[in-house]
Amino acid sequence: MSEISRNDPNARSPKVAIVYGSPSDAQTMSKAGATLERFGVPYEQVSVSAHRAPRTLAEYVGELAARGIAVVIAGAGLAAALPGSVAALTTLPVIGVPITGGALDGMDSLLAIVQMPPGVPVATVGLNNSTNAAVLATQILALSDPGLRALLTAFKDDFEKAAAAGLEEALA
Ligand code: RP5
Repeated sequence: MSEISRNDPNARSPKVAIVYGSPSDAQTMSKAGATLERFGVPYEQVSVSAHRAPRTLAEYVGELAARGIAVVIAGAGLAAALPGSVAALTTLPVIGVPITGGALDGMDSLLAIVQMPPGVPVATVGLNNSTNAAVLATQILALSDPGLRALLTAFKDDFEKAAAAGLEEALA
């Protein structure tokens, strides 16, 4: 698996795999890692191309569930085959992040990721919105983790407080 450089920023066993098609996607996908860190969710991140290294991808994805990964976040641009390819190779939930760039500036990526055939879903978030991918991954993990659920409740409460404060300011 030499094409994969696995970067595990956590000491604990990763629960989420963040996968992207090229090192050029790393900055966009870094918001996913930052958000998972905010919730204390251990993760790993790898760059592997569905088009350029399909056998490497299949080998990596085939081992994810056995290694304890519960959710995959997959981001790619252009003809973004990666999230769908991952979904084809695993029964783990896959969250896709379409990435802007190229002649069509992300429309190609968005449609490639969202338009999966019945039976092979990719839960697609907005263009470049790897933050939402990480929040959704955390919500999936929280189904069986009351501590994470409490953190998510506090996270949403912060939105409510900020919105209420803004309203009070506007009415003052
Ligand atoms: C996609 O093509 C990658 O996900 C990236 O978004 C885009 C450009 O890749 P590079 O040419 O920078 O490797 O496969």
